[in-house]
Amino acid sequence: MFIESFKVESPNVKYTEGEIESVYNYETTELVHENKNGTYQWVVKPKTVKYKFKTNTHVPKLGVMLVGWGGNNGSTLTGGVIANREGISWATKDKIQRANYFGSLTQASAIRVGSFQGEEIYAPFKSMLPMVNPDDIVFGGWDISNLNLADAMARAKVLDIDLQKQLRPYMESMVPLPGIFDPDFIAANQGDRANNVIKGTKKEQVQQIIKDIKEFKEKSKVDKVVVLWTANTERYSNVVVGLNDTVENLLASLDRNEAEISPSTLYAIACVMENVPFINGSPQNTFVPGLIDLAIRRNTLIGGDDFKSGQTKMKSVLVDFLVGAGIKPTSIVSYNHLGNNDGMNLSAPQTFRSKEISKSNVVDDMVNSNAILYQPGEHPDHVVVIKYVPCVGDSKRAMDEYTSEIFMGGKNTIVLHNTCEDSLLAAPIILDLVLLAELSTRIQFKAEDEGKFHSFHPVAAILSYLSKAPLVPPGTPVVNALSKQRAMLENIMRACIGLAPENNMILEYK
Ligand code: NAI
Ligand code: DG6
Repeated sequence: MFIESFKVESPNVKYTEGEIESVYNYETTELVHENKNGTYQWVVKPKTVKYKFKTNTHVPKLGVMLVGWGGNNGSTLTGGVIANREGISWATKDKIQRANYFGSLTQASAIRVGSFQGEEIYAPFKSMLPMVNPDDIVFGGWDISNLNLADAMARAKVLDIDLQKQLRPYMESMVPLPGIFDPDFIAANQGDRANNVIKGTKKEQVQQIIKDIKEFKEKSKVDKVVVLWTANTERYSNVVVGLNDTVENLLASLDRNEAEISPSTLYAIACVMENVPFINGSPQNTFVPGLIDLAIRRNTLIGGDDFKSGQTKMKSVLVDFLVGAGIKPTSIVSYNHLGNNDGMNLSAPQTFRSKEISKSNVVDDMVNSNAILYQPGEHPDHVVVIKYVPCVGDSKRAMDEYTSEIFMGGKNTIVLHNTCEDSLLAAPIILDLVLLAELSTRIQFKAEDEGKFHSFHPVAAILSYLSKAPLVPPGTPVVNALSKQRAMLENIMRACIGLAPENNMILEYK
């Protein structure tokens, strides 16, 4: 059975006028390596830590500024949200299609809340805590191309034509602000697009972005802004001592107009200075060490990197399944071809390299979890290929071959072929990223031995489910396995309403 909403009644939770307060017993373990008469032994001691959570229930009016607003993802997301808000339906060759938020964890997935008279009861994921309704988001942003959003949507060739016709009147007046363009960081083939750029030194460009954010906030009368990079993949910037390794060095480099500060890092500096959350949906190392430290110092949320949309999402499910089943993947070969502007930009070796890195490190945690299968340092062969094939447009083809070693030296080969509009996968993920980033800034918590409530660490590991290469606070383990990432998010939200983590034991039926 599916219920739309619910309220928790428990001594551990209190719903007040502006807050939900909860007490949550975090059941964890403490590991000790003991020397017993010359023999070392691991001892696991169960441990309970009492936490208190406070969630501000005032849902703000949210503004979302996209860097790369006029790209395929930016225009598809904007059109999709307007279509939902306006209740638009359109004719496809199969049927009358209604707008929806399929593919969004927050808007279209469910959680199990319990059993009622022998039936499992599910509720929307978003019903756990008060969240911004995506229909109410005000969009804005920057693009180095000056096309208005209606023309950008037409250029993207993603949405059905009958839908585009209905959306055009809403999107024609949406024009991206000029963006920061540096041809050194993206493919040379993007130069023709760059007719809408901010002039001046890097410091002046940062100041312009700050001004843009302030003006957008004022004009659109939003309470909060989140900025998200969905612009071209950049090449990696060099991390150099004295250049970008500390806050002081990064800011001094900005003053000196150092060439090696990328546009994405400039937008991020502006956001952190303004205490505006900044999320990176592309693979490059926007978050150089000096910037991470700046975000920590200013307690401003940063999150990323690189949307986890299709092939990688499958990989982080499949490899988790294989390794979890005691099967040993020995090679993973991932091939992609796509014909959109992202594909064209990735046809340059330096930008491809950024994507190759982020697509390649996604099974490490699963491989490292099982030393029965893998010797120390052993890893499956993992190869990633991306080719630009204009003909297929946004409809990306992803082909994967997984070879694994099974019982008694046998071989198991799994081949997947996925065809899908890339931007229709990415748009709902962008939505989840901004909604969850906003929500996480309204949650405060403290452990029993902490005096004061505090927010989550500014490096938002809570967004891992949505990222190919999750950015985590220094010294924190990276989790790539999709089911663990989802459980982390769901269980933290459950803790905020005093519910235990979903343990799937279903003891009441055993
Ligand atoms: P796109 O090429 O259609 O859009 C990018 C837009 O950014 C373009 O309109 C371009 O003019 C603009 N742009 C480039 N540099 C800029 C700058 N410095 N400031 C402002 N605007 C700038 O690409 P698409 O398909 O929308 O993808 C966007 C990004 O998302 C890419 O980096 C892609 O790799 C990444 N991504 C996409 C996924 C997907 O499934 N679609 C999944 C994971 C990541
Ligand atoms: C080539 O694969 C183009 C990329 O931008 C990807 O489409 C994008 O990163 C999505 O990758 P994945 O692995 O999450 O499907």
